Order: sequence, then structure tokens, then C-alpha cells
Amino acid sequence: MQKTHYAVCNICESTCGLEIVTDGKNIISIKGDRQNPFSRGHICPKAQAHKDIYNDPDRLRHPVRRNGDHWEKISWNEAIREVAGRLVSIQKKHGNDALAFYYGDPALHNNATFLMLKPFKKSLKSKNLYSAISVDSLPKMLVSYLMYGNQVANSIPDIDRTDYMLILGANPLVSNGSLMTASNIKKRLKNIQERGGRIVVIDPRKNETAAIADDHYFIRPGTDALFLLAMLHTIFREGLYNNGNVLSIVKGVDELRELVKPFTPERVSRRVSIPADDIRKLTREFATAESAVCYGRMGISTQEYGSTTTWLMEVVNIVTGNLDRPGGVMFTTPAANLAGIAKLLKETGSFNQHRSRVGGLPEFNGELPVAALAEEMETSGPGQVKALVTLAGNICLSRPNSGRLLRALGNLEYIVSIDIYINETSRHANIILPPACSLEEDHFEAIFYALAVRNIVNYSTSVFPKPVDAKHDWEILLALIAALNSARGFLPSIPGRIMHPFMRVFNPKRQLDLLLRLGPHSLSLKKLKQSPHGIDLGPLEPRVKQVINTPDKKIKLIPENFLKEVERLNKSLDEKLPLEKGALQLIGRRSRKGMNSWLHNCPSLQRGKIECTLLMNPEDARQREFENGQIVKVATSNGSIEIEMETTLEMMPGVVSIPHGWGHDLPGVKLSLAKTRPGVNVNLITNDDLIDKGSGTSVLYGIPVVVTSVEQLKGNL
Ligand SMILES: Nc1nc2c(c(=O)[nH]1)N[C@H]1C(S)=C(S)[C@@H](COP(=O)(O)OP(=O)(O)OC[C@H]3O[C@@H](n4cnc5c(=O)[nH]c(N)nc54)[C@H](O)[C@@H]3O)O[C@H]1N2
Ligand SMILES: Nc1nc2c(c(=O)[nH]1)N[C@H]1C(S)=C(S)[C@@H](COP(=O)(O)OP(=O)(O)OC[C@H]3O[C@@H](n4cnc5c(=O)[nH]c(N)nc54)[C@H](O)[C@@H]3O)O[C@H]1N2
Ligand code: SF4
Ligand SMILES: [Mo]
Repeated sequence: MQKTHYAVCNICESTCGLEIVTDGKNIISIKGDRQNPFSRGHICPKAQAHKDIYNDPDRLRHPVRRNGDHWEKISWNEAIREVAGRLVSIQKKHGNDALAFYYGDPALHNNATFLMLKPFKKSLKSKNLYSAISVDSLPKMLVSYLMYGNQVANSIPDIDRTDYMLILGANPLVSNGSLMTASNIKKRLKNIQERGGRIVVIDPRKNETAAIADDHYFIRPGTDALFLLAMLHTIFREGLYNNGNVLSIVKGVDELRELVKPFTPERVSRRVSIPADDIRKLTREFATAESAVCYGRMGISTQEYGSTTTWLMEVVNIVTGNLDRPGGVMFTTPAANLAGIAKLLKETGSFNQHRSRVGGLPEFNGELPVAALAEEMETSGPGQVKALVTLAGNICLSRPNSGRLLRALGNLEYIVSIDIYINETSRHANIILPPACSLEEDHFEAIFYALAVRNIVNYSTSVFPKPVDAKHDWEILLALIAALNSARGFLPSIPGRIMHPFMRVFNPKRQLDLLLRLGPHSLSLKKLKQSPHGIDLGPLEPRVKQVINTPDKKIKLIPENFLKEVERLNKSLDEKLPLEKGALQLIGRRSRKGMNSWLHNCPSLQRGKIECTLLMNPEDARQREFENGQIVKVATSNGSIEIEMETTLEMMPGVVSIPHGWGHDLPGVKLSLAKTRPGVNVNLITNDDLIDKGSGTSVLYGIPVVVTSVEQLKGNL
């Protein structure tokens, strides 16, 4: 008998509604849920991945232990007991910090896992805690923490009402929006134009979003901070300053006016590669629009001045009166009010409270930048990492300098991966603990509703029951917490004793129910379940005063952290351009049919030409006597990779682009389809010592590279 389920897709941040028809055991079809008030039937090709993953014979369905080249099936009890025993004995021998933990993106797309993360991290008793945040959104969270006093108080573009959208370093048409949960971005962007508004994209690649924008400007990678400083200079110079309804709570306007004085459009123009008159024109358009929003993502986050650029974008929005007004950037009022809860629990963030042992990189929210992980494994002495737990992360492809990490993993005594596949990272594990399939679990996208362009909420119940002998990610974490405690052999502390049974009774569903009841819309899980298509709770509303959590309840326009960076930017204006030194600059891009390193094993997505190529401007190719389609060698100080090159006018001269998440042809990887179309791992040539000094975020974009033909290089050897 056929059954129709309504669910929310948890692959990316868009939270599209799905209509999944099954016969009780098999998936018959996956379509967009037309009755979902947010996505209205929209889905992208990746929605079909749910079926591929559910059916994938390569997906692990029980714990496995590595025995030489083979994997043997073991019971959950044995697996959990062995893992906890080994981890604790390593900690007893080498100290608590000898254990490192890394979690990746999918852990944040599952509310139950997310709620269990904090107690799990605590139970590890180690400072070596890492996540994908430090190769992603750390600058935004840090800026929210420093300016508004709460890392979870993130301002979100009010895309549905804005009259002017200035996009720097983001490609929402392919990524489907990030730190901006919005289904069907293309339609939302088109609507801006239909309302008579404008979209301007600033990007070293004329990407898919730029292709539908009103204007696109190439910018030299890594120079957005200078562009924004020149915009701010122009705003003050031309009297365009207006901080609207937040005037009374903004501190530091006079200091800002002084700070941006040296950055005239003329001075920055050569370096950013945008004519001074265009910078002025864009500034005037932005500042005089009825409402405007400056939005940026990976291209401004994981670059040399990632946190400074993120801060300056926030400042541009504030001083043009676009913070906290419809059509500008606004704060959400989500059903599960994460910012409010963080405030209540006094967990609004921390920065630089301690530093990594070897490189001295700053902690953020108790986690260290993942760039520090390899050196923490390599460098002997007290606190050296000797064991690793990964959860829903694939660091061997996602972290810069994969070669170094690979060598460092060889120093470890024990590795555990909580993952659904034997992939580039989990192949190194001693034990893999696989959770049940995502369709076998209920879902609630707490984090992404808090980042949504409308206040929306949706609870998905599982499409299939969980197999009898399976565990969800949160159950694996819970079992590990208990087993670690018992392996340590001490009587659990009083909070520990209360905590554990409490967690069993007070499972993630009950926690969510409480969050909903305490939330601003006074909902409950029961009420949500009665609305399987989700509930639209209305547009974003002005609420900055409730959100601000700084000691004086004022917005800190200039956190001191960035002053040194502004000085460095000023000096950079006299330095040579990367091109003058003979290098090209490497940036990344995302694939419509992949999700970082995964979904490459999905037959419905991975057909036709593989998307892992190097893109180069035809003029750069001509100078090097390259022909379209030839294999080229791309080198940095870390080594080199060989990859097919495509010429395209999309690329700014002097800049080349390679996507990340590829390179599946490694021994032991069990991804049958992905191995036949492996692509090349760009992180073999990215550097882990390139860091945004303001935050500790890795620099993944704007890296100097030398590109030669393979023959040329061989000839030179
Ligand atoms: N050069 C370069 N590097 C980059 C980037 C870039 O743009 N350029 N982008 C960076 C960014 S933004 C990010 S977020 C990171 C991503 O980096 P990571 O988060 O480290 O890696 P992912 O590729 O997202 O891998 C997700 C893993 O989770 C597993 N998985 C999927 N679903 C589940 C589940 O339900 N439970 C469990 N336990 N496991 C699951 C998959 O099999 C896979 O191993 O990469 C970063 N690295
Ligand atoms: N289909 C698909 N969707 C995804 C993902 C995926 O892998 N596939 N990954 C998800 C994840 S984890 C994330 S974090 C988001 C990311 O979402 P986005 O940031 O929207 O996606 P990217 O494609 O990384 O876009 C970065 C843009 O920055 C540009 N850029 C590079 N360097 C610079 C620079 O110095 N300055 C400027 N101005 N621009 C620069 C690049 O050319 C690119 O167009 O996407 C999410 N959605
Ligand atoms: S856009 Fe994102 S949430 Fe929507 S169907 Fe595609 S992967 Fe799923
Ligand atoms: Mo990401």
C-alpha cells in the first residue's frame, strides 16, 4: 500500500519540503511538497539523493572493526565498549587532551545530534575539539559575538523585501543560500528585480548568481575588505551616513569615520580591481536605496581577511540604516529561540580564552580551529593528540593540507568515525559506528530556522521506522558518554549521575518540545505534528533591542580585534599584487549535484561530465599555451595536483577555480560509484598555515598557485 510522507530535506540549509511516496519499504518518488508554505513545491536535484542513500549498498548498516585490510561486523555493545575503553586508556597514558574530536556539517542538520553535541564534548574532557565551523562560518559567529554579544545573534538578509542586494563571495543559485535559509532562491532573487530592485554581485568568477544579476564586478580575491572600507569612506565623505532606527544603540561612529579616512576609492581601486568611480556609484546606489542588504558567504569568510570583511559588511549595513529594518538585515524570531536560550544559559560564546598548544590559534566557543589539528597530532609533548573521534565529517577531504593530515593520522593510536560510509577519512578508523539512515529519523532544523529569511517551522517525522538493531547519531553519542564514564571507573559525579538518566528520559524530542514551549510562538511538538507541511510564522520583525547582549546593551561598531587588521590592510596597498609576483590565485566553487565531499556515490546525481575541473580565463590559458580540456599541473608550496582545465570567460583574469570534496580514488574507500569518477582533492595543495588572523579561520580562497602544463613540468625535471 502506498503512503505519502511530508518531510523537510536536511541536506543543505534551504529546508525544502518533500513529498515522499513509499510502499512502506521502498521509496517510489520524491517530489517537492507544494503545501509547504516556505518552499511551495520547490526542490533541487539533490533531493533525489535521499533515495540513493537509503538504497546504497555501500552505506554501513552496522558497526565495523578494521582487521588488517578487512572490516568485520561487530555488535553495538562490543563496539561502544571497545571504543570507550581504548579512548580512556589513551587519555590515562597521555593526558585528557590526547583525545581530539571533529564534527562536520551533517551533525548540524540534525537537531537531536546537535543537542547531544555539548554533553558529548564535555564528556571527552579534552581541549582538542574541532569542527567544520573554522573552515566555514566562524567569522560570522565571531562578529555576532563581538558586535552584538551573542554568537547566535546572526543578522539575516530580508531577501523577500529588499530593494537592493549586494552579494560578495556567495553563489546562492548553486549553494541554495547559506546563513540565509531560503528555499527557491532563484525565484526570490527574480522577485527583487520584478519589484524594481537590483542585484549586484562582486565575485572573481561570474558565477551562476552573477549570471542573473543586474550587475557583476570582478574583484581580486581577498580584497573585499578594502572594497568595503572604500564604500565606508564614500558613505562618510558624501554624507550618506544613516543608521536609522539603531542610532541610539550604536557605539563608535566617530571612530569609524576616522578609521576609514585613508581608504579612498582611488587608493584601493588598483588592488581590488574595481574602478574608483564604480565603487562610488555602487555605494550611492546602496546607501540611497529604499532598503538594501550587503550579503556575503564563503568567498568573504574563508579568505585572508575573512573576519574583518564579515565585520565590515555588517558595518555597511548598519551605517546605511539597513540593520533591523524590513528589506535590510534582520534578526529572526524562531520557534526554538536559540539566541534567547543561549542568553538565558549564559552561553553566548567565547573567544581566545585559550589557544592551541602548538600554533597558538584562538579558541572560539570552546573549539579550536581545525587548521591546528595536524600539528597537534605531529608535535610531541604533553597534550599531543593520540586518538581521534570524527562525527559526520570528512576531514581528509575538507581540511586544508590533506597530505599533512594523512601523515599525521599515522601517528595516532586509535581512530573512531561515526559515519554512514567508509570514505577518505573513516577508512583510517579502527571502528566505524554508523547511524541509521536520515529517513529513519525525525527531523527539526533548529539551527537553520534560526537563520531563515522568514520565521518558519516544520517538524518531520521519520519516513521509515528505524531498523531494530540501529542507532541514531544522538543515541551513539549518548551510549559513548555513558561508556566513557564507566571506563573511567569513577563514580559519576552528582551532575553526571543526574545527567545520564535525565538524558534518557529527557530525550531530544522532549528537549525540543520544551524549547518550543519556551519559544516566542508558544508552540509544542504536538502542535507541530498537526501541521505536517510546516507553519509560516510570518516575516522577520525588528527586534535588535531584544537581541543585543553586550554589557552596555549597545552595538559595538568597532571591536578592537579588527584594528590591527585595518592597519595591515592599509599597508597592503603598497605591496605587490600576486599577479606581479607571477602567481595566479586559486578560489573554490560548489557543485549543484554534490554536497561538499558527499553525494558523489548517488546514481541519480552523478551522471555525465564530472564537475571537478580547473576553470581559467582564456587569456591566462593563451599566455601559457594551454588548450581547453588539457590536463594541467597546479602547484603551491605544499605540492601539486593534476587536473583537467576548462577555459571560460566566467573567470577573472589571474584567478582559477577548483571545487573541493573530490579525490575519492584512495585505497580502502568503499564508495563504488564515486571511485569510478573520483575527481581531484584540491585540499592537497591548500595550506593549513594560511589563517585569517582575526579569527583562526582557514584561508581556502585566494591562494597563490602556479599552473603549468604537465609536459612542461616533466620537461623541467
Ligand atoms: N578547499 C575547500 N575546502 C573546504 C571548503 C571549500 O569551499 N574549499 N568548504 C568548507 C566547508 S564550508 C565545509 S562545511 C566543510 C565540510 O567538511 P566536513 O563537514 O568535514 O565534510 P563533508 O564533506 O560535509 O562530509 C560529511 C560527512 O558526513 C557523513 N554523513 C552524512 N550524513 C550523515 C549522518 O546523518 N550522520 C553521520 N554520522 N554522518 C553523515 C558523510 O558520509 C561525510 O563523511 O568543508 C570545508 N572545506
Ligand atoms: N549544491 C551544493 N550546495 C551547497 C554546498 C555544496 O557543496 N553543494 N555546500 C554547502 C555549504 S557547506 C556551504 S558553507 C554553502 C556555501 O555557500 P556559498 O558561499 O554561497 O557558495 P560558494 O560556491 O562557496 O560561493 C563562494 C563564492 O565566493 C567567490 N569567491 C572566492 N573568493 C572570493 C573573494 O575573495 N571575494 C569575493 N567577493 N568572492 C570570492 C567564489 O567565486 C564563489 O562564487 O553552500 C552549501 N550548499
Ligand atoms: S535545495 Fe537543499 S534543502 Fe532543498 S531539496 Fe535541494 S538539497 Fe534539499
Ligand atoms: Mo559549509
